[in-house]
Amino acid sequence: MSTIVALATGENLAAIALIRLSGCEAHALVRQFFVPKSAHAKLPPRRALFGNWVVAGDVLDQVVVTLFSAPHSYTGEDMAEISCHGSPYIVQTLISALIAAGAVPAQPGEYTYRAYLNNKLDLAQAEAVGELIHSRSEAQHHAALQQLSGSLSAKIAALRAQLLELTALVELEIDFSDQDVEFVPRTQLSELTELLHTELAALRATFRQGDAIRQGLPVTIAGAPNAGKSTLLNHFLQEERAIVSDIPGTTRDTIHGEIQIKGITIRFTDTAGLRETSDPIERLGIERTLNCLQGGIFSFLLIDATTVANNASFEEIDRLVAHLTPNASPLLLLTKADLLAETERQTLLARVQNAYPRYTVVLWGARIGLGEAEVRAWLEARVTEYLPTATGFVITNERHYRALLAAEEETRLLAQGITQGLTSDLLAHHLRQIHTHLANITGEIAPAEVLSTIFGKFCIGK
Ligand SMILES: Nc1nc2c(ncn2[C@@H]2O[C@H](COP(=O)(O)OP(=O)(O)O)[C@@H](O)[C@H]2O)c(=O)[nH]1
Ligand SMILES: [Mg+2]
Repeated sequence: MSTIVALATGENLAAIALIRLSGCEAHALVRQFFVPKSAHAKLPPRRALFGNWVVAGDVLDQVVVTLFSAPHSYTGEDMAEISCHGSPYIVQTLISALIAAGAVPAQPGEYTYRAYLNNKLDLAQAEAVGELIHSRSEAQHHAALQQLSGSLSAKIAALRAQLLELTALVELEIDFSDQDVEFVPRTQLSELTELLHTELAALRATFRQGDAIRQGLPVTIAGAPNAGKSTLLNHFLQEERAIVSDIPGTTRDTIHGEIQIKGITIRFTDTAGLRETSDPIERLGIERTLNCLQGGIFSFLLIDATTVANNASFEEIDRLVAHLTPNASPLLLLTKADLLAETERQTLLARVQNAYPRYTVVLWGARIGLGEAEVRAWLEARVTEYLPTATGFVITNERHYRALLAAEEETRLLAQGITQGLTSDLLAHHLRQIHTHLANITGEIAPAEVLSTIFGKFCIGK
């Protein structure tokens, strides 16, 4: 296998850059360029060695080199890490010299791919490396680290042990099938299958939380033009992300922003105001608003309190609520309530709450921080609904989710087959399918295209 080289520390200008080599020529390549300060003739592994990096007789930089010998490295191959100064010129010259001497530029994720090939990590752990690098919230970080430590792999191993027990019993029957005996009582097979099905379903069901952890909870901010949507977004982001103006129809496209609540990312989408319009661009924006509102569960519905305070009925709110899907969970915000007198706004709140008893209604006044605590409390409640229990283990990866779902479905078919009295060789077919789906997760069985999609998403140098 070729010896690969890449910058591990990314393209941003920094004090130090780290360049990694992996492959059987890694150490020999370093020896071609590296002149240690103190004469270590043999360059001992796992020691940081200071010295000059010399290209074509000229000192390029002062560097620190660490060698790792197979199999005691990240990839399981011979590796070298070269820390040089972060100048793009130094980095480029250093890497070009290594390539001219025979190294090959690494593909995205190739180091981790090699670690997987050398059994340093299983596939679920390799994916966890990618998720760890991309983690943006405390919960996401926690889930990735847990997966990297092998807890998912251990779960899958436990499920496979259960499966093996079941398979052994069924195979026993196949071996003696010509004798037309039922070695294993069908009730025992059914019980074991039921147990496996329950465990698979429980693990698969954690994906709802896992997905929330990975993607964050999306919250659509919707309402009529001028209701104060962009002001609310900016308020929570504490920056002027969206343009605020009293000209209706200012926000024509969706605008995104994130905050963290209890370690979970809340992804706000500020949208174009909902109204009848003949402007084709604005209409496209409104279509996006509706897609956003109907594609998710959580929303803030904003109603300008000053325009509805004196209304006998709330057609405007009815119109907004009519856009929601049946499983929607909206928070109704009566905005600009700071412009109303205290008694006036309390009366309005009571009337709206009375008219929409299923929803939480809050008075909002961006200028004076009115409603801030209630809105945060509402978000926290949604996060708590979605957060795993303290000890809970969650599936965060869609690929794992699909594999578990497929295994669960096969287990259901198996249970059905047992009740219907299918012969053991037909039952064995379902068992093999379940085995394949589970083995896919940890990568014992993984088609090349699955591997290339997974590692293709990694950054170069990882
Ligand atoms: N007094 C008061 N004015 C607000 C509040 N929220 C927004 N506004 C004003 O209402 C106008 C429209 O706000 P904007 O956020 O652009 O509304 P959008 O069209 O829904 O995005 C601007 O002049 C804001 O300053 C609020 O809570 N209180
Ligand atoms: Mg706006």
